[in-house]
Amino acid sequence: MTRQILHLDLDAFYATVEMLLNPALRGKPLIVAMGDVNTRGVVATASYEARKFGVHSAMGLREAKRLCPQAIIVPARHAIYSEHSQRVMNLLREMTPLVEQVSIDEAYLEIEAARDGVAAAREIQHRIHDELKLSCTIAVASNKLVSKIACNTVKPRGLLVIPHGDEEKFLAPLPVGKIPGAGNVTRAKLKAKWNVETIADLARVNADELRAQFGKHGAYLADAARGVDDSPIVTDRATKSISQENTFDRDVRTRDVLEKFLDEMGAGVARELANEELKARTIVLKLRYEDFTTITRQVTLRAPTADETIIRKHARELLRQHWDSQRAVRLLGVGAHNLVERDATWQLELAL
Ligand code: DCP
Ligand code: MG
Repeated sequence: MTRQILHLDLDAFYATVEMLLNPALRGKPLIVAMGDVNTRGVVATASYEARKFGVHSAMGLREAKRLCPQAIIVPARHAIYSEHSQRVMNLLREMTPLVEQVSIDEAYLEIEAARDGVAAAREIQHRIHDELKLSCTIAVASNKLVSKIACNTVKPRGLLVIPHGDEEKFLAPLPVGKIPGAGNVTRAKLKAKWNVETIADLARVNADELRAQFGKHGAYLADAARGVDDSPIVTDRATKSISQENTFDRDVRTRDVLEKFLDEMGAGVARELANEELKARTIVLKLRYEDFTTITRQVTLRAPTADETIIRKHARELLRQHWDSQRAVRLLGVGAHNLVERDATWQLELAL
């Protein structure tokens, strides 16, 4: 049976929220900066007006200012963006329970066969515009891969439908880098070995040869080139994670200070787990160094936990193993991933 998968991505999300809160910014080249708004910051996102000048996410602010000196620069306000993100996700869940949130501003939805997927996409766009004053782009296709690639081709405020049967034809002319997972290394190999530039070029390469070259990833690429993807929608309950993080006013070099913050955040995560009646199988440490390089390191536990002491212990252990103490830390975070229902695990443990 043909599925109806929607991929939705909000347009210039942080910038649009800033414009919503301050209408004087509307229609202007706007840059939302992460970190410092002056020297060492980077562009989190830019309004489409600023993108015309070549400004884009992850660019250094210095470069962005050079390209677009008239841009207004505001500091990122993450808590506010999460709040708006949650409103969007809640609206989506009113449309269908089959919602998979993939980032702060991006989600897949599946619309059951009995309903009209395209009409649902239109309704979502209207509701997001009218009720939440945000704008989004949506693509409708028979699978996640094609809907995701399609969505990026019609931003902003786009709606694109790829009927089942047209997947391969739609993908054919696009550069192979549009396939998620076809990064620099893969692309260079594809180019060197088979002179692959477009997805059509990739589709002409024998699937067995791709598998021989790239293993499992090769099999994925062969399918992707033909617009084939069976991956299911994974709803939020399964992927949910709980985390806390802290950006320091001044970069931190002292273990004691980091451990104090870790303990506090670990306790916070434990509290949230308890509130939501969840336990975590995986504890994650996130570290961002002064130069913005960010690492996450995790440990998976034998038994799921919501215990503050256990979470703190593992967070400290991860810090001990992975922090390069020569480097100052600007952000520290603790996360609980791989969550399970507390009661379900009790039942499981009792049954064992
Ligand atoms: N973001 C970030 N740093 C990045 C990329 C994104 O902080 N390197 C943040 C800012 C974005 C938000 O995540 O507003 C969503 O990311 P998108 O890639 O969807 O970018 P936008 O929504 O800003 O623009 P669009 O989706 O219209 O291209
Ligand atoms: Mg977006």
